[in-house]
Amino acid sequence: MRTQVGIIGAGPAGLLLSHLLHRQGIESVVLETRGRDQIESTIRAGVLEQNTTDLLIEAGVGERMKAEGAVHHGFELAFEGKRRRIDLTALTGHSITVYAQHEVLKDLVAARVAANGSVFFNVSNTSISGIDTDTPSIRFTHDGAEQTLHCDFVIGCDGSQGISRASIPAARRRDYECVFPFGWFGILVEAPPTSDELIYARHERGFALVSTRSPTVQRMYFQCDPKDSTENWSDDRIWSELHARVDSADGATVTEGRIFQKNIVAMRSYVSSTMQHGRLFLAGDAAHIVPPTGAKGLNLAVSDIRILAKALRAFYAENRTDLLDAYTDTALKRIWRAEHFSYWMTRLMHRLDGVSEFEQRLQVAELEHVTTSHAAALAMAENYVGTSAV
Ligand code: RFL
Ligand code: PHB
Repeated sequence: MRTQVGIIGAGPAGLLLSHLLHRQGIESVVLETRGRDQIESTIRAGVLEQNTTDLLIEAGVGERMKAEGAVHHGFELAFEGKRRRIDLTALTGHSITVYAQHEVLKDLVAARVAANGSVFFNVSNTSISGIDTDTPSIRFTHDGAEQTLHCDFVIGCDGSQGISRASIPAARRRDYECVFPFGWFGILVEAPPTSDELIYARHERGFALVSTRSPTVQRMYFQCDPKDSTENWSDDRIWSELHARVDSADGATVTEGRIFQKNIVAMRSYVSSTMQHGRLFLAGDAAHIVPPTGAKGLNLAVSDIRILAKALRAFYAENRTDLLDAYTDTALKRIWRAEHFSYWMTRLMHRLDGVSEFEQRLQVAELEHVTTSHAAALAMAENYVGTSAV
């Protein structure tokens, strides 16, 4: 089998790249280990920057998002029993859209299917060879048969657990990493929204986040031990923890409902530098991870793909390699900005075990600052909506 661009992974990065390349007249094949049903039902991100929504709309896959996504003009910071609002639109002129990642994936898969695009689900044994040559290839197993996909480029969009990154020789790659000693306990709840906007709460018992998915389904998280088990948390225990962390002194309280999903995610920051070697390029979580506090992961994956699609177009349409050569440097500027913001917001909002009471008071002082100083609020808002990106 032969194509121009071989893409490993049908997450947001891989599917969006395949879709954008198709619009530019470039052929691609996407290889994915999981089934279509699985990728279309896994609950992950919820917050899309305007950069992301603009690109999806421009690429013709934003119709359902425009109709069903909820535009938010601000969010709330809860601390010391009070809630203060960060007015994103007044500060930056931009907003964010809450639209679930698996809904974005449904829209992208539908677009690939409508265009007769090649997406192989349920593949196994993926391996890459020849990235130092102009004729790289990907071997994989599909429906019990071993196959080889010959291509001009291999794009590793296979997330944090994928195989692509390890194909770059260790001597060429440097890993930068920070593992946080806490995780997020996430729940999905059948209930009306607690508030019109997201609430990020800092409390001595730990961080909590009240987000939403639709008028009838809510997404909430609270800081926990990453090694804890969902079985240790009865619904009553979850609600009492969320009330303790989020409810404010003026009586505003978290709206309860039937909990129908519980999961725990670990938190880490990670950057692979370089993001390319020969004819292999990494994009999205395959190249970098952020803790979810800043809601940047999916948005970063989309911004990598924007850069890569443009660079591949310059290669095929104008025989230029300069944009491909500059890919890592171009992408890393935005990635390091988002890494810093996500790390900063994580340290600002979470209970940091082992730090002194002095440092805990500094967290509160900083929250007072970002909610009262225009300059500090603006810096936070620009990072959150994504306009501080280079
Ligand atoms: P993905 O989505 O992990 O997709 C990678 C795909 O590759 C497949 N794969 C393979 N396929 C073939 N061969 C192999 N050897 C393969 N190995 C793996 C996998 O099955 C998978 O389908 O990576 P991608 O495309 O880079 O997208 C990244 C985003 O998914 C991720 O950054 C976000 O979900 C992060 N994130 C958030 N990002 C935001 O922008 N806004 C948010 O509000 C937000 N909230 C979150 C989040 C992530 C969370 N978790 C679960 C870590 C909230 C949470 C709780
Ligand atoms: C979500 O709705 O899943 C969500 C929202 C904001 C974040 C992270 C996750 O910072």
